[in-house]
Formats: sequence, C-alpha cells, structure tokens
Amino acid sequence: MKDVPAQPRRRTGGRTRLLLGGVLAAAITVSSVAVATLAHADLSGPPGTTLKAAAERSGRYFGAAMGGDRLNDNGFLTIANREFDMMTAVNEMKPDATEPNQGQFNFSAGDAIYNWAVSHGMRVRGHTLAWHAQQPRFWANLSGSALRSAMISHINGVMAHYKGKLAYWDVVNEAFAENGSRRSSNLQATGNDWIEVAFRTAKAADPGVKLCYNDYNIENWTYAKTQGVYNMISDFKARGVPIDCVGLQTHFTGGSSLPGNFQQTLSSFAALGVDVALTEADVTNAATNQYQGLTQACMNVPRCVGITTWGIRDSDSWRGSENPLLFDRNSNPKAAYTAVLNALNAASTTVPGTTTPPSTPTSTPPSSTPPTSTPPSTPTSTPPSTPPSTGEPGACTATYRTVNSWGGGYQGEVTVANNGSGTLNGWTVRLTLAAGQTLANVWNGVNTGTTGTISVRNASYNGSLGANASTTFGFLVNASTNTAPGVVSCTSP
Ligand code: 9MR
Repeated sequence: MKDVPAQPRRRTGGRTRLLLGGVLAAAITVSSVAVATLAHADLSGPPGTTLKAAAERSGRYFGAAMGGDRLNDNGFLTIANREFDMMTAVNEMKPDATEPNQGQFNFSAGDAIYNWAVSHGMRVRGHTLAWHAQQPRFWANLSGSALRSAMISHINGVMAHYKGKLAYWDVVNEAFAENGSRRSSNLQATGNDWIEVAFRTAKAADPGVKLCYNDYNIENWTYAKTQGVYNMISDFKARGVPIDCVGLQTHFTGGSSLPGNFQQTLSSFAALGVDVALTEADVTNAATNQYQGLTQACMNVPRCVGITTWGIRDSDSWRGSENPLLFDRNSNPKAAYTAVLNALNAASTTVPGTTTPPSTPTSTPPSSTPPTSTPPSTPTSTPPSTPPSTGEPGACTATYRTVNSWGGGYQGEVTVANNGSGTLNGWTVRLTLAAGQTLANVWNGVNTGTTGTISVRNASYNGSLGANASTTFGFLVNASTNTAPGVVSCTSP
C-alpha cells in the first residue's frame, strides 16, 4: 500500500471543518490516510442547506449506503457527494464478499466504495464482520471450534486491511431473535460467548475504530428484543468487553413504525456508555412524520452520533416497492427530506467531544438511569389472527422475484395481488425452498417453517387488499445453491 500524505484542512459541508483523508489515485487499494474526523460543532451559525451540513452543526453525520454498482451511477453519486458525509457498503464488506474462500481475502469491491467515499470527504462505516447471513460458503461446512476460529481469522484479516481507515465497524449484526433471546445460528452454536469474542478480537485488531453491535427491531423500548440487546450491552460494559456503539437499523414498516418511546430507547442505550446511531433508516412511503420523529429523537440524545439511510433514492432501496427513502426515482427530494433537514438544523444537543473549545461538551449527558424493571416477554404488536375473507375465494396470486443473490444465499420478494372483485382479508403464500436452503428472515409477512415447503401469511398491516391491490413481502435465504423457490400457491381464507 502506498502512503498518501494527508491533505491540509479544507472546508466542507458549510462551517464544519473535517480533517480529510486525501485524494486517491487508484481504486484498487485502500489508501493509508487518517480517518476523517469531525472537528467542530457549532449550533449558533446559519442552518445547513444539505443533510450533511445540517447534521455537522451538532457534530453529527448524515450517511447513506451504496452498492458497488452505484459507482457508475452519476445520478446517485451527485446526490451522495452533495448531501452525505458517511458511507456504508451495502454488501461489499460482508463476510462472503471479503473472504470468499478460506484465507483468501478479496477487498476490491469494498475498497472501490471506500476510496470513492474518502476521496469525496466522507467517512466510512464498516458493515459487517460476523452475521448469520451472507457468510462465506466455507463457513457452512464448519462448526464448533473450527467455525469459531474461522470467525476470528475473518475478523483479523478484514480489520487488518482496513486498520485506521474506518470510523465504525458493525462487528456483529442481527444476533438476537424477536423474543429477546439469542438468534439460533451456526455462530451461536459455537457458544454463547461468540459475540464477546468477536468484539475482543476486533479491539485487538484495530484499537482505533469504534466497535458497534447492529440490529433491527430494537427501536421500541418495551419490545423484548430491545431489552435483550440492552441487557447484553449492559453486561458487556459491566465486564469490560470492548464495545463502543449500538446501531439501530431503523427499518420502519407498516407493522413496526416509529415508536413513541424511540428517544427513550436511544438515551437508555447511551446511558450505558455507548454511542448510538441510526444505521439503515427507511420508512414505508417515506412518511414525513416518522422521518421527522426519528431525526428529532436522535438530535435530542447527545450520544446519537448520526443517521444513515439505506440507499438514497427509492430505486436504490432493498424494499424499493415501498418507496421508503428521502429521494424519489427522479432524484427529487421528498417532503420527508425537508422534515429531516429541518429537524437536523433544530438540534439542541451536540455530540460530546465535537465542540471546541472547551473540550468538555456544553450539553448535559442524559441523567436518567436505565430502568431495572424486567423487560416484557412478548412484542407489543403481535400479528392478529387472519379475519375471514370477503373477497372471491382463490382471487390472490403470488409472483416471485429474486432481488439479490450472493455466494451463500439470496434475497427474495413475493408480490401478492388480489385479482378478484372483492376485498381480500388475509392471504397465505406457500413456497418450496430447494434442498439445503434455510429461511433466515422474513419481513412484511409471518412465516411458518424454515425449510422445504414454508408458508408466509400476511402481517397485521397488509392482509387487507382491495380489488386489484397488491402488497409485497421479502425474505432472506441461506443456501448452498441459489435455486429460486417454487411458488406453490396463494390462498385467502
Ligand atoms: O441491502 C442489502 C441487500 O442488497 C441484500 O440482498 C441483503 C441480503 O442480506 O442485505 C441487505 O442489507 C441488509 C443489511 O446488511 C442488514 N440489515 C438489513 C439490510 C436489508 O436487508
């Protein structure tokens, strides 16, 4: 790797000064430059006119996620460069991408995104090192201590490559089940301590990067999964397991919309002594009030360091049919964009350490202590049982498409349509997964079974379909071969 001298300070994003990494010549290697760091927060100046300028006023960042294919998409790059100061690779730094074969690391796709981002003054979040999905194919043949060793080697190999370059790493992703216990996975089967081993390994590999635990459905404070993660972080802090931050993915769907207690969740995590961040935000139909609310909640919590949306335009989204992002397919900002911008500019707290001088923050850290009450054991919203149909029997159809696939699995989407004249009150789709395939995750639907023929019925909020209406659900499959599932049937009661 060639050393590239650090560039002198220059101004970006309005009045906030960033120490920039330098301009990169080639997209093949990661340049040896310091991580750009936020230097100065100042709430007294004029409002920012871009997301990043507005966020930087309070020492925060505003990020997006991009796939490698967006490097050839000038529409995307233009908005990214103008509005964002943090970047996450959608798939390119995941375990299957970075270590496709045991001991053979491949950083070309991740480096291309990294190099573009830092050469445009952005910092980069690493995503992710250990996860039950998108694993290298060879992990499927390992278990026990061999898999544990492979995970440790993977973390060491990837973190050595990016040492000193990244602002954050999502060390472990999505390790909890909805009921607040650990998700069962091959990594979990190596022993309950796999998560802390991952964090200790990561700390030794790159002591300078902030190490995060990242998950979805942990935004509602009273939800069992939130409490499960909270208890783990609390335990880690008590025992000195190195952890710096919690990423709340903030995927808001019709079934899990912005909870009224979101700020309490953020401040409760922060009170444990970790930073919090909204790492993959998207909201069904970009509901303005939810985007405003999630931004405001972050701005009200000093240790909420930034917000990332999972894509920029609806055409970049993993759930594009729900139009969940801040920019439409023609690159126009939506009403939600303005709401977010205004909420960023209205921030009344700054991130500790970003206001200079003095070196101590002017804002007060949250004084509330985390509750000691036992977390609820059931989710606050459970899908209701399916009501009887008033539509024509057999009027529903299911159409499958593969959204994305990789070495060890794929993301699928099924569109459920009502082709009858009446209203469909509830639906169930049956799919047959090929041998060796296991369902890892479903959204906008509720599954029964994870292998062979599985069924997915409507969630609480998308069972009712008027004449000619349709809805979609999505899912992830871990697979040895990526044969698409057969759609067996769609029925309505
Ligand atoms: O956006 C990613 C999509 O392209 C992939 O198909 C999918 C496969 O796992 O992963 C998506 O990103 C996920 C992220 O890594 C973790 N949280 C949920 C995101 C959306 O599924």
